[in-house]
Amino acid sequence: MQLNGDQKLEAYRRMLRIRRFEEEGARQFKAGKIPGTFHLSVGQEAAIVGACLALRRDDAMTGTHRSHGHPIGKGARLDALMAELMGKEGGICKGRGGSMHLADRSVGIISESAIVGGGIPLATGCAFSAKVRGVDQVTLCFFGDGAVNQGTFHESLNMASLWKLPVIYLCENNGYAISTSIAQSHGQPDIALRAAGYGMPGVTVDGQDLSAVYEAARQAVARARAGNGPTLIVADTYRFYEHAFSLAIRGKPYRSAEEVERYKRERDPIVLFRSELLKQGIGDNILTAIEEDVIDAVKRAVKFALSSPTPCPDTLLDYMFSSPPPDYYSAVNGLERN
Ligand SMILES: Cc1ncc(C[n+]2csc(CCOP(=O)(O)OP(=O)(O)O)c2C)c(N)n1
Repeated sequence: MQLNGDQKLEAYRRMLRIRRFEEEGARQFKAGKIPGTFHLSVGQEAAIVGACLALRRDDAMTGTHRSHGHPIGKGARLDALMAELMGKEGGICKGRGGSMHLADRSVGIISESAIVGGGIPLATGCAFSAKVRGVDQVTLCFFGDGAVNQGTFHESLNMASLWKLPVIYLCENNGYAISTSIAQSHGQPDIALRAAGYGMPGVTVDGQDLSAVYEAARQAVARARAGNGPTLIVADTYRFYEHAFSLAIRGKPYRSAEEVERYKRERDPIVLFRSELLKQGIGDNILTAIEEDVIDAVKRAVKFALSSPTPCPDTLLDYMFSSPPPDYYSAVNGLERN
């Protein structure tokens, strides 16, 4: 089943929002406004948005350290996200999460995680909770090819299959875990084949092709919602930039400049989708208006984030527990709370 016209324009808008948000984020990071480190999803937008478009707003998601694209793909507001990256009070986690630990409940993101493979058991638990609660909510779990070799992947997929949990495991396979290629680290480099070991369907799709990812995710969501259990989707994609800012990789390059340039030139998911839309008769003026609108939204997000206050040190221990024990503040470092 194809995306309709409105969904296609929304897909284009969300992919652009991810790209422009991250490019601006990179500028703010270099200007010292964003602390920590910063992982870009540029190049991987179709894999993210194609999967997210198959979900309902009340469906849940978990993500990774490459974290900004996932909430944006699900429709998150940019201003609170940018404020979160800057550690500001107006952020989605009031500045406590930062780039790698975004949790945007407004769009169902229960957690992104700096721990490679860390989101996989969380998504599995979330899907288990939906089953126990008797609701038809589906959970989408993003992770990278590096996470596939973590124990959590095997334990989670086995349990989800056994208990027919409504979860979709979506591997953003960009071919590298920092500087380690799949060929150097995977006994079975065809990741989708691993699904057979757990008795669930496993499919590989071109992650630079938004429609292909959407269709695979749509089928997996329908299967999960009908109570038929999990699916493993492997979206073959590519990151256009380095693993992260502020992480120098010394020694011999692990991928050639020619390889990177070829992907940027021939396999840019936004360029590919734009020309597909033009071929389908969508006017250039409509796409240009979306592009301008996205640039404005990112500018407004930066303005909001820069003007948002930094959290008061007095509130450092707030939000650690939903119901803090009575002696919580005095027990931790002897701090008193008014
Ligand atoms: C458990 C754990 N081991 C190692 C690391 C260090 N580390 C951070 S990102 C990363 C590579 C992850 O690769 P992949 O899962 O393919 O995701 P990608 O960065 O390609 O999106 C590693 C090894 C970590 N954060 N957590």
